Amino acid sequence: MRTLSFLLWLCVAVCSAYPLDRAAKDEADNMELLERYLENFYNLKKDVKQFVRRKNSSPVVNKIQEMQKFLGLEVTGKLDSNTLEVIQKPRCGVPDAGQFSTFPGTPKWTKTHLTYRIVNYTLDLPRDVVDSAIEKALRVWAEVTPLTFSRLQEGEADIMISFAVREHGDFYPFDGPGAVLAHAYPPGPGINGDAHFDDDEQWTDDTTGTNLFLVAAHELGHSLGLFHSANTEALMYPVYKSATNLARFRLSQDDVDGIQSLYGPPPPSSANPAVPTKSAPQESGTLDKCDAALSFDAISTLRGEILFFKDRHFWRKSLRILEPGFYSISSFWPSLPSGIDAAYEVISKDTVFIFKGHEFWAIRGHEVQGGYPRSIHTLGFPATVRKIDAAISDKDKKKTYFFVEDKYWRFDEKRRSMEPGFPRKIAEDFPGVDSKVDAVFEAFGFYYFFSGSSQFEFDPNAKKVTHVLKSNSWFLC
Ligand SMILES: *[C@@H]1O[C@H](CO)[C@@H](O)[C@H](O)[C@H]1NC(C)=O
Ligand SMILES: [Ca+2]
Ligand SMILES: [Zn+2]
Ligand SMILES: [Zn+2]
Repeated sequence: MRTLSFLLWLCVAVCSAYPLDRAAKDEADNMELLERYLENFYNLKKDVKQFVRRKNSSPVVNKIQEMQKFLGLEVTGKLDSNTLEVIQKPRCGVPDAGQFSTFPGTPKWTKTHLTYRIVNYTLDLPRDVVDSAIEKALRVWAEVTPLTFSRLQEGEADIMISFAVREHGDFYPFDGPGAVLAHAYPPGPGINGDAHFDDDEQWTDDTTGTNLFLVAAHELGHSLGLFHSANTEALMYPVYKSATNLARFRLSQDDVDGIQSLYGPPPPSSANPAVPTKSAPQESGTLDKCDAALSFDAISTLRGEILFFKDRHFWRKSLRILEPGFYSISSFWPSLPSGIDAAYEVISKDTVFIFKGHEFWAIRGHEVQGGYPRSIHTLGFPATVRKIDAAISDKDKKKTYFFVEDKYWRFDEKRRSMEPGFPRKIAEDFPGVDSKVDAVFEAFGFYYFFSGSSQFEFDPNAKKVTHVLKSNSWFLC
């Protein structure tokens, strides 16, 4: 009996003391996290820091309030659970204190053509994937400003981009996995304009790790002179949002206002380098873009925009403008036919290929290239293939997929030849996608397949359909 009660007592002591100790330890850890956060990002002075644990000391409460206000949290002045959740999230290493939207002193580039250089690479991703993430991130800003970017392979560029761990030659050593992901310097000479990425993060092309494009777009905002925004919708909000909606990424109006306050909008004539170097009249036409039954003949990207072809016309959608433009095909490319079957862009060649029946054309901007049309059989299709339904080119792998009825072929763009082992069944390799494909294009790592009035968002890495949408969802009807 004596033994049993002793055992019971022991159990009570051990079982209840353990959670108590852990709670106390958690609280101490949280306080330390708060201290570090306020010190790193809200300029909390070391001498004030010792008061953090005295919870009602006014400098600390003021700092907590400042942080809560900036991060769009309820301003309680206390380390409540919402606040704790936000400060535990990974974020940018540039502090939040300071002016809204631009750096103190409003530094900006005094030229509109800037150079960048990718000094070294992370091992997490293939080099060309890093290259295109950075390119895409720069394009986000180029589209809404007069700024243009070109890449240097060596020497000193305005924006030097590198991956590093821990101490890396500036006063802001990285901190291992998590917490600070990257930082960047405002415009100016030397280290200014440069962007550093913490290579202790798991950088990814999608959102399974830390998405390089999203973090780069944010850091390059700093490189161009934008400071943090307190607007939670903004790209320049300091906390990393593992965006589930990468496919529909766009700058918030707050980001656009910020960057345009420094550089102004893109010049009107060459508003962007896409199709219209000549301006074609926009047509009102008879097609209703918001018709629930709308289907497309073919869809392709072209220099960062999306072209949706239908009969004699196409809609042209830029990701930064809500309303798509509507044009006749012949007003841009007089020698192209109407009612095309398929179209795809090879970004590395700045060329869009257009297919109709057994012929195809190559266009660059508004120029149809010489030597076309050519026969699709020159690409390696057997004589039984009379037309292509849809096509898409993977810019990283340099492979083009041609969809024909319920099968697809794969073409190697580097070797310019059809790969062996094809055709294969669409249903096997693109599960969930309707086998009758009208059109397909790529955006932000997803393939968008169109079949009648339905659209399938397909993740090529996970090999599954992630969303089913209406065909005209890109038109925001
Ligand atoms: C990349 O370059 C930066 C800057 O020169 C350097 O600090 C860093 O250590 C380099 N990283 C690697 C992985 O070599
Ligand atoms: Ca880190
Ligand atoms: Zn930042
Ligand atoms: Zn650094």
